[in-house]
Amino acid sequence: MSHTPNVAGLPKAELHVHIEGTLEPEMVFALAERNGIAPPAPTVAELRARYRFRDLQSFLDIYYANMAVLRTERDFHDLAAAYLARCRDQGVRHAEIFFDPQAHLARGVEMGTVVRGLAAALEAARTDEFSAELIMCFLRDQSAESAAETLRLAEPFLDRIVGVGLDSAEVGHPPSKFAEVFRRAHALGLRAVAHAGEEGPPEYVREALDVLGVQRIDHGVRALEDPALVARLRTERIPLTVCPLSNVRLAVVPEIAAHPLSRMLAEGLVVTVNSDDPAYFGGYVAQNFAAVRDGLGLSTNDLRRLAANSFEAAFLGDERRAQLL
Ligand code: ES4
Ligand code: ZN
Repeated sequence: MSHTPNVAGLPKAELHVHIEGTLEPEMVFALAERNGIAPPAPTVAELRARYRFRDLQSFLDIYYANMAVLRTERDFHDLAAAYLARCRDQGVRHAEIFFDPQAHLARGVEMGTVVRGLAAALEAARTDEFSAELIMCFLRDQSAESAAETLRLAEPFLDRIVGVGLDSAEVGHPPSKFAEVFRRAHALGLRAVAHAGEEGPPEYVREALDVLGVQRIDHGVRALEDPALVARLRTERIPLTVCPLSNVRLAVVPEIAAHPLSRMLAEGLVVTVNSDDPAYFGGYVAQNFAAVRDGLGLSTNDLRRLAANSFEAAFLGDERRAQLL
Protein backbone atom coordinates (compact mmCIF):
# COMPACT_ATOMS: atom_id res chain seq x y z
CA MET A 1 0.00 0.00 0.00
CA SER A 2 1.32 3.36 -0.87
CA HIS A 3 0.42 6.84 -1.91
CA THR A 4 2.82 6.56 -4.80
CA PRO A 5 1.09 8.20 -7.71
CA ASN A 6 1.10 6.56 -11.09
CA VAL A 7 4.07 8.47 -12.51
CA ALA A 8 3.55 7.09 -16.02
CA GLY A 9 0.03 8.54 -16.00
CA LEU A 10 1.23 12.00 -14.94
CA PRO A 11 1.12 14.26 -18.03
CA LYS A 12 4.58 15.71 -18.64
CA ALA A 13 6.94 17.21 -21.19
CA GLU A 14 10.32 15.60 -21.81
CA LEU A 15 12.94 18.27 -22.53
CA HIS A 16 16.24 16.41 -22.30
CA VAL A 17 16.51 13.31 -24.44
CA HIS A 18 19.15 12.60 -27.11
CA ILE A 19 17.52 10.70 -29.96
CA GLU A 20 20.75 8.75 -30.52
CA GLY A 21 20.56 7.82 -26.83
CA THR A 22 17.24 6.05 -27.46
CA LEU A 23 18.97 3.59 -29.82
CA GLU A 24 18.28 0.29 -28.05
CA PRO A 25 20.76 -2.60 -28.52
CA GLU A 26 18.10 -4.59 -30.43
CA MET A 27 17.79 -1.72 -32.92
CA VAL A 28 21.59 -1.48 -33.25
CA PHE A 29 21.55 -5.08 -34.48
CA ALA A 30 18.47 -4.66 -36.69
CA LEU A 31 19.95 -1.58 -38.42
CA ALA A 32 23.40 -3.18 -38.75
CA GLU A 33 21.76 -6.09 -40.54
CA ARG A 34 19.57 -3.85 -42.74
CA ASN A 35 22.60 -1.74 -43.76
CA GLY A 36 25.08 -4.59 -44.20
CA ILE A 37 27.35 -3.26 -41.45
CA ALA A 38 29.13 -5.38 -38.83
CA PRO A 39 27.42 -4.96 -35.44
CA PRO A 40 29.59 -3.50 -32.65
CA ALA A 41 29.39 -6.67 -30.49
CA PRO A 42 28.75 -10.40 -31.10
CA THR A 43 25.30 -10.37 -29.42
CA VAL A 44 22.72 -7.99 -27.99
CA ALA A 45 23.49 -9.30 -24.49
CA GLU A 46 27.22 -8.69 -24.93
CA LEU A 47 26.59 -5.16 -26.18
CA ARG A 48 24.32 -4.40 -23.23
CA ALA A 49 26.90 -5.87 -20.82
CA ARG A 50 29.31 -3.09 -21.88
CA TYR A 51 26.97 -0.44 -20.53
CA ARG A 52 28.88 0.03 -17.25
CA PHE A 53 30.28 3.54 -17.30
CA ARG A 54 32.95 5.24 -15.20
CA ASP A 55 32.11 8.76 -16.29
CA LEU A 56 30.67 10.78 -19.18
CA GLN A 57 33.53 10.01 -21.60
CA SER A 58 33.35 6.22 -21.12
CA PHE A 59 29.66 6.45 -22.06
CA LEU A 60 30.24 8.78 -25.03
CA ASP A 61 32.78 6.36 -26.55
CA ILE A 62 30.11 3.61 -26.82
CA TYR A 63 27.31 6.05 -27.71
CA TYR A 64 29.24 7.39 -30.74
CA ALA A 65 30.41 3.91 -31.81
CA ASN A 66 26.85 2.49 -31.83
CA MET A 67 25.56 5.32 -34.04
CA ALA A 68 27.52 3.93 -36.97
CA VAL A 69 24.46 1.80 -37.82
CA LEU A 70 22.40 4.96 -38.56
CA ARG A 71 22.85 5.57 -42.31
CA THR A 72 19.61 6.35 -44.14
CA GLU A 73 16.66 8.71 -43.81
CA ARG A 74 14.57 5.64 -42.96
CA ASP A 75 16.96 4.74 -40.10
CA PHE A 76 16.53 8.18 -38.52
CA HIS A 77 12.78 8.00 -39.05
CA ASP A 78 12.54 4.57 -37.41
CA LEU A 79 14.72 5.65 -34.48
CA ALA A 80 12.50 8.65 -33.73
CA ALA A 81 9.27 6.72 -34.36
CA ALA A 82 10.32 4.11 -31.77
CA TYR A 83 10.96 6.80 -29.13
CA LEU A 84 7.70 8.61 -29.95
CA ALA A 85 5.72 5.36 -29.67
CA ARG A 86 7.05 4.99 -26.10
CA CYS A 87 5.98 8.55 -25.20
CA ARG A 88 2.35 7.39 -24.97
CA ASP A 89 3.08 4.88 -22.14
CA GLN A 90 5.30 7.41 -20.42
CA GLY A 91 2.72 10.18 -20.11
CA VAL A 92 4.81 12.41 -22.38
CA ARG A 93 2.55 14.99 -24.08
CA HIS A 94 5.38 17.05 -25.54
CA ALA A 95 9.01 16.18 -26.31
CA GLU A 96 11.94 18.41 -27.26
CA ILE A 97 14.48 16.05 -28.75
CA PHE A 98 18.23 16.58 -29.17
CA PHE A 99 20.17 15.31 -32.15
CA ASP A 100 23.93 15.38 -32.88
CA PRO A 101 24.43 16.05 -36.61
CA GLN A 102 28.23 16.32 -36.37
CA ALA A 103 28.41 12.69 -35.25
CA HIS A 104 26.64 11.73 -38.50
CA LEU A 105 28.28 14.24 -40.87
CA ALA A 106 31.65 12.78 -39.80
CA ARG A 107 30.51 9.40 -41.19
CA GLY A 108 29.34 10.87 -44.50
CA VAL A 109 25.64 11.08 -43.56
CA GLU A 110 24.20 14.36 -44.80
CA MET A 111 22.32 16.91 -42.70
CA GLY A 112 19.21 16.48 -44.86
CA THR A 113 19.18 12.71 -44.33
CA VAL A 114 19.19 13.19 -40.55
CA VAL A 115 16.70 16.07 -40.32
CA ARG A 116 14.24 14.77 -42.92
CA GLY A 117 14.13 11.34 -41.29
CA LEU A 118 13.67 12.62 -37.74
CA ALA A 119 11.24 15.41 -38.69
CA ALA A 120 9.00 13.05 -40.70
CA ALA A 121 8.53 10.85 -37.63
CA LEU A 122 7.77 13.88 -35.42
CA GLU A 123 5.27 15.26 -37.89
CA ALA A 124 3.47 11.93 -38.17
CA ALA A 125 3.19 11.69 -34.36
CA ARG A 126 1.61 15.13 -33.92
CA THR A 127 -1.98 15.19 -32.60
CA ASP A 128 -4.14 17.55 -30.49
CA GLU A 129 -2.66 15.76 -27.42
CA PHE A 130 0.96 15.33 -28.50
CA SER A 131 3.74 17.31 -30.14
CA ALA A 132 7.50 17.12 -30.52
CA GLU A 133 10.31 19.43 -31.64
CA LEU A 134 13.97 19.05 -32.62
CA ILE A 135 16.93 20.76 -30.94
CA MET A 136 20.21 20.55 -32.86
CA CYS A 137 23.24 20.13 -30.59
CA PHE A 138 26.82 21.17 -31.26
CA LEU A 139 29.52 18.81 -30.00
CA ARG A 140 31.58 20.94 -27.58
CA ASP A 141 34.67 18.72 -27.95
CA GLN A 142 34.81 19.72 -31.64
CA SER A 143 35.88 23.16 -32.86
CA ALA A 144 33.85 26.36 -32.91
CA GLU A 145 34.40 26.42 -36.72
CA SER A 146 32.83 22.95 -37.02
CA ALA A 147 29.81 24.17 -35.02
CA ALA A 148 29.46 27.21 -37.31
CA GLU A 149 29.63 24.99 -40.40
CA THR A 150 26.99 22.69 -38.86
CA LEU A 151 24.63 25.63 -38.37
CA ARG A 152 25.20 26.72 -41.99
CA LEU A 153 24.35 23.20 -43.20
CA ALA A 154 21.15 23.28 -41.12
CA GLU A 155 19.88 26.60 -42.53
CA PRO A 156 17.71 24.96 -45.25
CA PHE A 157 15.96 22.95 -42.50
CA LEU A 158 15.31 25.61 -39.85
CA ASP A 159 11.53 25.24 -40.30
CA ARG A 160 12.00 21.83 -38.61
CA ILE A 161 14.41 22.87 -35.80
CA VAL A 162 13.22 24.84 -32.75
CA GLY A 163 16.61 25.50 -31.21
CA VAL A 164 20.26 24.72 -30.68
CA GLY A 165 22.03 22.99 -27.80
CA LEU A 166 25.53 22.08 -26.66
CA ASP A 167 26.53 18.59 -25.55
CA SER A 168 29.32 15.94 -25.42
CA ALA A 169 32.49 16.07 -23.26
CA GLU A 170 32.09 19.10 -20.98
CA VAL A 171 35.27 19.63 -18.96
CA GLY A 172 37.82 21.73 -20.87
CA HIS A 173 35.17 22.93 -23.34
CA PRO A 174 33.51 25.97 -21.72
CA PRO A 175 30.38 27.49 -23.25
CA SER A 176 32.30 30.68 -24.19
CA LYS A 177 34.07 28.66 -26.94
CA PHE A 178 30.72 28.75 -28.81
CA ALA A 179 29.74 32.42 -28.30
CA GLU A 180 29.76 33.23 -32.01
CA VAL A 181 27.68 30.30 -33.26
CA PHE A 182 25.07 30.88 -30.54
CA ARG A 183 24.90 34.57 -31.55
CA ARG A 184 24.20 33.47 -35.10
CA ALA A 185 21.57 30.96 -33.90
CA HIS A 186 19.75 33.70 -31.96
CA ALA A 187 19.84 35.94 -35.06
CA LEU A 188 18.21 33.11 -37.02
CA GLY A 189 15.35 33.05 -34.49
CA LEU A 190 16.35 29.80 -32.80
CA ARG A 191 15.93 29.00 -29.11
CA ALA A 192 19.04 28.01 -27.17
CA VAL A 193 19.92 25.57 -24.40
CA ALA A 194 23.22 24.07 -23.23
CA HIS A 195 24.48 21.19 -21.13
CA ALA A 196 26.32 22.78 -18.21
CA GLY A 197 27.18 21.79 -14.66
CA GLU A 198 26.97 18.03 -15.34
CA GLU A 199 30.71 17.32 -14.90
CA GLY A 200 31.75 20.94 -15.40
CA PRO A 201 31.88 23.68 -12.74
CA PRO A 202 29.18 26.25 -11.83
CA GLU A 203 31.14 28.81 -13.87
CA TYR A 204 30.06 26.95 -17.03
CA VAL A 205 26.41 27.44 -16.02
CA ARG A 206 27.00 31.19 -15.68
CA GLU A 207 28.76 31.31 -19.06
CA ALA A 208 25.92 29.41 -20.74
CA LEU A 209 23.51 32.06 -19.44
CA ASP A 210 25.63 35.17 -19.91
CA VAL A 211 27.69 34.37 -23.01
CA LEU A 212 25.41 31.97 -24.93
CA GLY A 213 22.09 33.46 -23.79
CA VAL A 214 20.48 30.07 -23.20
CA GLN A 215 16.89 29.81 -21.97
CA ARG A 216 17.41 26.51 -20.10
CA ILE A 217 20.32 24.63 -18.57
CA ASP A 218 20.65 20.90 -19.24
CA HIS A 219 21.69 19.06 -16.03
CA GLY A 220 22.98 22.00 -13.94
CA VAL A 221 23.33 19.86 -10.83
CA ARG A 222 26.74 21.38 -9.99
CA ALA A 223 25.12 24.85 -9.85
CA LEU A 224 24.26 23.94 -6.24
CA GLU A 225 27.93 24.48 -5.32
CA ASP A 226 27.43 28.23 -5.87
CA PRO A 227 24.76 29.86 -3.63
CA ALA A 228 24.69 33.12 -5.61
CA LEU A 229 24.07 31.16 -8.81
CA VAL A 230 21.27 29.19 -7.13
CA ALA A 231 19.64 32.47 -6.09
CA ARG A 232 19.85 33.76 -9.64
CA LEU A 233 18.39 30.55 -11.16
CA ARG A 234 15.48 30.79 -8.70
CA THR A 235 14.82 34.52 -9.24
CA GLU A 236 15.03 34.33 -13.02
CA ARG A 237 13.09 31.03 -13.13
CA ILE A 238 15.72 29.42 -15.36
CA PRO A 239 14.75 25.78 -15.89
CA LEU A 240 17.20 22.95 -15.23
CA THR A 241 16.55 19.70 -17.10
CA VAL A 242 17.78 17.09 -14.62
CA CYS A 243 18.38 13.42 -15.54
CA PRO A 244 18.54 11.32 -12.34
CA LEU A 245 19.33 7.85 -13.74
CA SER A 246 21.93 9.37 -16.08
CA ASN A 247 23.62 11.12 -13.14
CA VAL A 248 23.88 7.83 -11.24
CA ARG A 249 25.08 5.76 -14.23
CA LEU A 250 27.74 8.37 -15.12
CA ALA A 251 28.82 8.74 -11.48
CA VAL A 252 27.84 12.42 -11.29
CA VAL A 253 26.08 11.35 -8.06
CA PRO A 254 26.87 8.12 -6.14
CA GLU A 255 23.28 6.81 -5.87
CA ILE A 256 19.67 7.97 -6.33
CA ALA A 257 19.25 8.45 -2.57
CA ALA A 258 22.04 11.06 -2.73
CA HIS A 259 20.65 12.91 -5.76
CA PRO A 260 20.39 16.71 -5.21
CA LEU A 261 16.93 16.91 -6.87
CA SER A 262 15.20 17.19 -3.45
CA ARG A 263 17.46 20.09 -2.56
CA MET A 264 16.80 21.73 -5.93
CA LEU A 265 13.04 21.49 -5.33
CA ALA A 266 13.45 22.83 -1.79
CA GLU A 267 15.46 25.76 -3.20
CA GLY A 268 12.50 26.62 -5.41
CA LEU A 269 14.32 25.96 -8.68
CA VAL A 270 12.40 25.21 -11.88
CA VAL A 271 13.68 21.63 -12.16
CA THR A 272 12.37 18.98 -14.53
CA VAL A 273 13.00 15.21 -14.71
CA ASN A 274 14.16 13.66 -17.98
CA SER A 275 15.76 10.50 -19.38
CA ASP A 276 18.85 11.80 -21.29
CA ASP A 277 19.95 8.53 -23.01
CA PRO A 278 17.31 6.02 -21.92
CA ALA A 279 18.65 3.07 -23.95
CA TYR A 280 21.89 3.34 -21.95
CA PHE A 281 20.88 4.49 -18.47
CA GLY A 282 18.18 2.03 -17.43
CA GLY A 283 14.93 3.78 -18.13
CA TYR A 284 12.70 6.23 -19.96
CA VAL A 285 11.23 9.31 -18.27
CA ALA A 286 8.59 7.52 -16.17
CA GLN A 287 11.33 5.26 -14.73
CA ASN A 288 13.26 8.43 -13.85
CA PHE A 289 10.18 9.79 -12.04
CA ALA A 290 9.72 6.45 -10.25
CA ALA A 291 13.40 6.38 -9.25
CA VAL A 292 13.24 9.80 -7.56
CA ARG A 293 9.82 9.08 -6.05
CA ASP A 294 11.16 5.90 -4.40
CA GLY A 295 14.82 6.87 -3.86
CA LEU A 296 14.22 10.38 -2.54
CA GLY A 297 10.76 9.85 -1.10
CA LEU A 298 9.25 12.68 -3.15
CA SER A 299 5.68 13.65 -2.30
CA THR A 300 2.78 13.70 -4.72
CA ASN A 301 3.08 17.48 -4.61
CA ASP A 302 6.77 17.30 -5.60
CA LEU A 303 5.95 15.01 -8.54
CA ARG A 304 3.16 17.32 -9.69
CA ARG A 305 5.54 20.28 -9.38
CA LEU A 306 8.11 18.49 -11.58
CA ALA A 307 5.45 17.84 -14.22
CA ALA A 308 4.15 21.42 -14.06
CA ASN A 309 7.72 22.72 -14.36
CA SER A 310 8.21 20.65 -17.52
CA PHE A 311 5.35 22.48 -19.27
CA GLU A 312 6.51 25.87 -17.99
CA ALA A 313 10.04 25.15 -19.29
CA ALA A 314 8.93 23.85 -22.70
CA PHE A 315 9.23 25.93 -25.87
CA LEU A 316 5.45 26.05 -26.28
CA GLY A 317 3.12 28.93 -27.02
CA ASP A 318 0.55 29.64 -24.29
CA GLU A 319 -2.32 28.34 -26.38
CA ARG A 320 -0.63 25.04 -27.24
CA ARG A 321 0.56 24.65 -23.62
CA ALA A 322 -3.02 25.02 -22.36
CA GLN A 323 -4.19 22.48 -24.93
CA LEU A 324 -1.62 19.87 -23.82
CA LEU A 325 -2.06 20.30 -20.05
C1 ES4 B 1 25.09 13.16 -23.17
CL1 ES4 B 1 24.63 12.49 -20.60
C2 ES4 B 1 25.32 13.48 -21.84
N1 ES4 B 1 26.10 14.51 -21.50
C3 ES4 B 1 26.68 15.24 -22.47
N2 ES4 B 1 26.51 14.99 -23.77
C4 ES4 B 1 25.72 13.96 -24.11
N3 ES4 B 1 25.39 13.48 -25.33
C5 ES4 B 1 24.58 12.43 -25.15
N4 ES4 B 1 24.40 12.22 -23.84
ZN1 ZN C 1 22.16 15.12 -22.16
